[in-house]
Amino acid sequence: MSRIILHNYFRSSTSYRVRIALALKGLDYDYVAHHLRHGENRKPEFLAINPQGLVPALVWEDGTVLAQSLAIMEFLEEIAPEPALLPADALGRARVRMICQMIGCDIHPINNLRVLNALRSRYGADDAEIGDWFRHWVNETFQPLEKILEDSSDTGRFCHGDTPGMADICLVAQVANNARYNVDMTPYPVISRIRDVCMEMAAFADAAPAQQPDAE
Ligand SMILES: N[C@@H](CCC(=O)N[C@@H](CS)C(=O)NCC(=O)O)C(=O)O
Repeated sequence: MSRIILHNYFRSSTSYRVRIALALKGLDYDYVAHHLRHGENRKPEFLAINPQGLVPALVWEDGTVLAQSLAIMEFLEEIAPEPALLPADALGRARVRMICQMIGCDIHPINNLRVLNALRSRYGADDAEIGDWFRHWVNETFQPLEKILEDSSDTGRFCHGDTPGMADICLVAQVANNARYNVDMTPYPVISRIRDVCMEMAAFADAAPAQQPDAE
């Protein structure tokens, strides 16, 4: 068995998700950086690992390559069930996955680097328009997410109850991205509170973009 390898990039929020999950599970790994802004994810060497050309890609101990951060977190949950990142009950698990998908399916894909680059190169968008686009799609989902978290008695110190899980991981990573595009967080006191509670934990803080070996 060899060590786990995580192909990632310090600024990538989907990589940040997996770094947090690995840290919470206490799993060590080798960090391999690919500079997305220099296009290293499009080089043949990386495409041989993940033909999709996206990070994160996790090489498991047996050499199997896994992409897609949500699938990787689900895998880690199955092979290392403690501490649990999903609730014990089916409804709870569905609620946590709902929050993960609000962020992972409805915000991240349309604000991803390749989409922002396409807005620039195909449609001539400038920095101001890119920022406006990014904030628009965050707010579209953060407004209902704030309400869901505020209204539910399932919300505790964290998104679901009093222990951190996958929803918190997605939330923290998205808030880190928001900061780069000056998203106003004042309309989101519950999201901000949960983010702050998470960041008190080493697993979240040590996995943050600024703490990574390729941080600039
Ligand atoms: N759905 C994928 C998305 C992965 C993804 O898009 N990663 C970004 C970084 S956060 C990336 O590699 N972007 C490269 C690009 O846009 O060219 C996941 O959750 O892992």
